[in-house]
Amino acid sequence: MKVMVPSCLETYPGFGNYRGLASYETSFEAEGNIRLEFKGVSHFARVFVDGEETAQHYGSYTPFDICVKNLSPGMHSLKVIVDNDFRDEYVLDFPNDYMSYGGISRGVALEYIKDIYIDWIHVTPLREADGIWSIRAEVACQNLSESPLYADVRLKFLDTEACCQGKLLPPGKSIITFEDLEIADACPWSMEDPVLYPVSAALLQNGAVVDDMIERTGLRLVRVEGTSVLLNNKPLRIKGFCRHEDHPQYGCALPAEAIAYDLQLIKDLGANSVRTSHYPNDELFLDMCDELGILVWEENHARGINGDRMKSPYFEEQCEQVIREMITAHYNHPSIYIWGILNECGSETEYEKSCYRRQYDLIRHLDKSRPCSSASCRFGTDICQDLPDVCSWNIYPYWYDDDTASQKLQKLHDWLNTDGNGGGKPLLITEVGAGGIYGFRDTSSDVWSEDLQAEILEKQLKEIAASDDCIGMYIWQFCDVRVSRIWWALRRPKSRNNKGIVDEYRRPKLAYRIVRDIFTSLPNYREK
Ligand code: ADA
Repeated sequence: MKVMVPSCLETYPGFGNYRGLASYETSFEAEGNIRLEFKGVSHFARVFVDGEETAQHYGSYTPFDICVKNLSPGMHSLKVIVDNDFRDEYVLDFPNDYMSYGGISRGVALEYIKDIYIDWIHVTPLREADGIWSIRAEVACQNLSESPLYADVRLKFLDTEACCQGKLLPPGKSIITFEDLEIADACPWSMEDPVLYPVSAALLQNGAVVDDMIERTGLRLVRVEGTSVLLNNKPLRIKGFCRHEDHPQYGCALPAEAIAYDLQLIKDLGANSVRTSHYPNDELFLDMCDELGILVWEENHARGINGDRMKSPYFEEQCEQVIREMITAHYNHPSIYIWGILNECGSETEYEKSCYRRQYDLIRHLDKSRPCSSASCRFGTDICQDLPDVCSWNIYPYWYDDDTASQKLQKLHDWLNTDGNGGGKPLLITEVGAGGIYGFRDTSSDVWSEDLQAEILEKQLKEIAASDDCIGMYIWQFCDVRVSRIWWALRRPKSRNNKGIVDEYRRPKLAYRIVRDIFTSLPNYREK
């Protein structure tokens, strides 16, 4: 079968519920050294160049790359065997409340490289005073040869240029750091004015450029102060949506136009943030959020993993890999204001707590410029609330819970400030919502009607917005999504999670107007 990539296996005729192996084959022209970057292959990939296996990678939602040296001039074959099955060793993938699609679901890039090349640039805005920004820039270089090589490493951001001359690059990876570079005449990135700048790096040998890279970033500061999260010193109010990468026609491989359409609707709804539940998203999405001034909670890949599964010998290693790949790839996106981990995973035993601690430590080691958090639902029994920078809770008043939203918030606040050990920090509602099946209108507002969904959303959002204890909310969820075939069948009519404000084809439900009225009436910032 001839297919386009990126795409999902489940969207090919006859493959709607396929689980297992698939082989993708193509050819390319090259000579010398190449680098292939796969932006996302679900769940497991084996890569073969000219019949030789060059890489294996597990993890659907983060990029990986391979380098192949000394290719002879001419055509070469590329084969990728993917596996979207559920296996014990794929600990992050199992039947779940979303569809785990398979295939080469994100883009693939081919680069011609020399023996040394630039792997990535990371820019960290440090501070701003009198209109002058200070940044730190790191440039990661790779030396593919077996001997040390010398190169000049140049960096340019607006009118600021820096150069590290005659740098010794041993075989493998080296990171060159430019501390405290001053950038004059730069505007901050904000939701209202999302200004972006290119930053470029070049590697030179004997005065000639052997590789370069152009990245894009924005200058803004994120910081937690007391019970607020500050963006450029202003306390944020989050009005957001949780969003799965899911579409009836494209699976999780949404083309740029479909992503852009989602973001237009999200803007129209008056939202200012998206939570990438429950995995890192395609860089196309993040690029658009950067451009539109939409804040992003980006999270690693883990939904509802219970304590037993967390004890799998693969669990920590696979979570750590996702975190590393996510932060390395997405570091420069100014829209990302927080990293999330382990949505509704086990958080009630000392062992489970040690997993959170290790993951937060890793995030803080990789990125000191953003806070981190985890969305919990284990009210009263979660013992991890002393660890995150922001306490984040998924609540479903009027739907799964008997409490009103105000009652639930009060209970959460009181518990966090006592036995919950999460007092004095920002409190964020990371999920709130109710189900409604598109087209089911009902004068008696029965369960699954759009009418009941709209009534519940109105109460939830108004009560949460009225609370001073909380910095905002994410609605679960933007659009209806497909769930795994055997997941909680009786509570997932149509095999969909029907809590979308639009259905899977992005048709607005009754709740759309209500959400828009409430979100547009709330400013982007809270009083200090
Ligand atoms: C949880 C979970 C979501 C979704 C939601 C629901 O809070 O984080 O992935 O399953 O509940 O619809 O019940």
